[in-house]
Amino acid sequence: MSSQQAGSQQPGAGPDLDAVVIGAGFSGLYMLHRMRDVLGLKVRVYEAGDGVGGTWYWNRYPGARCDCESFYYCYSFSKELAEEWQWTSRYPEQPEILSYLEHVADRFDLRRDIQLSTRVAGATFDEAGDCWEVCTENGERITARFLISAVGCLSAANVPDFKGLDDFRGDWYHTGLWPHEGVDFSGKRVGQIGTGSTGIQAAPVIAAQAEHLTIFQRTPNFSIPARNRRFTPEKWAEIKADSRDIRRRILESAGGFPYVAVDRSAKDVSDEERRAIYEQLWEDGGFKFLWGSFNDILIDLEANDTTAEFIRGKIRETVKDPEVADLLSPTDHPYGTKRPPIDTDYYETYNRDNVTLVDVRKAPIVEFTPRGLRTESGEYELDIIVFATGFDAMTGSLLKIDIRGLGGQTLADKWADGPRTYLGLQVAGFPNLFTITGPGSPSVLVNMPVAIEQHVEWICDCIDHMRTRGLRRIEAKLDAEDEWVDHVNQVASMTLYMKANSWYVGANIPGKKRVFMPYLGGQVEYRKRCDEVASKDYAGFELRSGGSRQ
Ligand code: N01
Repeated sequence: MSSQQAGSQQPGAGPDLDAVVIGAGFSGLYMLHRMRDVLGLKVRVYEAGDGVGGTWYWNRYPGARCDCESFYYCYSFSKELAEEWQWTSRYPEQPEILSYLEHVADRFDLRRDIQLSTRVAGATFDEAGDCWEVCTENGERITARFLISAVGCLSAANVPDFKGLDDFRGDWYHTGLWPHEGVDFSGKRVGQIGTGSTGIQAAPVIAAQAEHLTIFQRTPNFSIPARNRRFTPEKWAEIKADSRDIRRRILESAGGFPYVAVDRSAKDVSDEERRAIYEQLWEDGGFKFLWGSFNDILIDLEANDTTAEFIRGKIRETVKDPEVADLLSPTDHPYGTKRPPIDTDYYETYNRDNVTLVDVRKAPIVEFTPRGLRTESGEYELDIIVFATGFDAMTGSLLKIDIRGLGGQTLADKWADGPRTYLGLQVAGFPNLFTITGPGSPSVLVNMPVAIEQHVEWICDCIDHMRTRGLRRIEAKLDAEDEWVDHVNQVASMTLYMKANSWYVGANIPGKKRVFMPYLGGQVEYRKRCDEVASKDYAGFELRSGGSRQ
């Protein structure tokens, strides 16, 4: 039976599938494995790309690599998988992470239940059948008891609506939709818009190849050196020997990183001591700079200023032209309140003769022209323009799908004033829809595979609970959702995060409601709350069996 026929459900018959999963990245792959191979459910994954890998399938821009370290930016659910896979370096490059996810798809025989090149267009909840009717852009229709969003938090590319873009005679690319065959920058005049994590990774690599690179910066960012290096056999053996302890530290840390939390204030040490701590962390490189220095960086502006000033000092030391150094030094947001970029030779790149920094805060981009682009201060002739302009984060990918819950309410309407969820897992009015790393969960503030595994396992346990009790419907209660949203906002308001115009609050998308989207309580506290909810018969959710409540 074709899926198109399968969608035309006979009255009284059950849905075609137990679950439809949208997306075959880190979340979707594990969800498929867990649902199909552990619970024995009938599942289909729809993936818009021509291959698996999600973020790591799409983001092929020059210099793309993970900002988390390889040995903990990976799955932990399979001991065998962990034992057989060997990472080559501290921060894996995009092709290596993609190979890892392809290996996972093959190793667990996942591909037979993944339909590639298929974008889900819409999903409507069938109230009588307690199931979702899902339709794809190819016109397929299928029904499933559960709809699982594994669309990722940073997948909807943000291409700003620049006037005249169609007139530009050169080539332009968004970093999150990078051509598979790569882009040859040799002998080209390249423009790059955006200096977030992506632009900061891409610029040094593009500059090394292009004739000239012009970087259009609206807001400078604080970047920390990655200190990437290849693993020696000895280093890898050391990591393997320590793996149990690494896992323990990950599960005990708020961010899901194997760093030991520090319990000291930046204000309780002398200037010399503080500087020595920052210097050591700068040498070590990576995210530890944020988590491993002081416990009040993200809650106390005075403490944060000490970090921000240290980094500005490093920028001044590195960048030879004082005016350029000044332009690269952030003063508009506290350090860490935007996702901190991790780089290789970013600031050094501005010492190259073939690199120019342009301040588009002072003189904004007015329009694209056939020969390049024009800012308020003049025209720049360019052969290639790279959009490192980020994503409609956390909600963009889900809202591209026409999702309709009870009474035909659309998710776009429900979230018009910002996303509302219970635990980031479910939305009141949208039964049997689960959102892996949805807004309102720690998600992007945590080492992603850790957040994903926790969500997948919680959702699967919940579905198993329902199955063994003959329950067909689960829906977040509105009051539980309201309380959770209040809690998420309250925790955010206790920090400095709201002081930044970041994608965490949707500030990068014109017209997007300003709401702090991820949950800042940390994954330890969050996991505890989710487990408590489950142990109290899924408190805050309403569970039903064929129309009658549990
Ligand atoms: O996107 P961003 P990203 N005119 O939104 C600028 C993850 N990630 O792709 O700051 C001019 O951070 C914008 O300026 P402003 C990571 O979580 C991970 O870099 O809005 N400029 C900003 O400079 C990261 O945080 C990894 O003023 C415009 C830039 O474009 C997230 O993805 C690697 C503009 C966008 O920065 C997103 O990072 C890369 C306009 N109209 C990314 N619109 C790793 O794990 C936007 N900008 C390694």
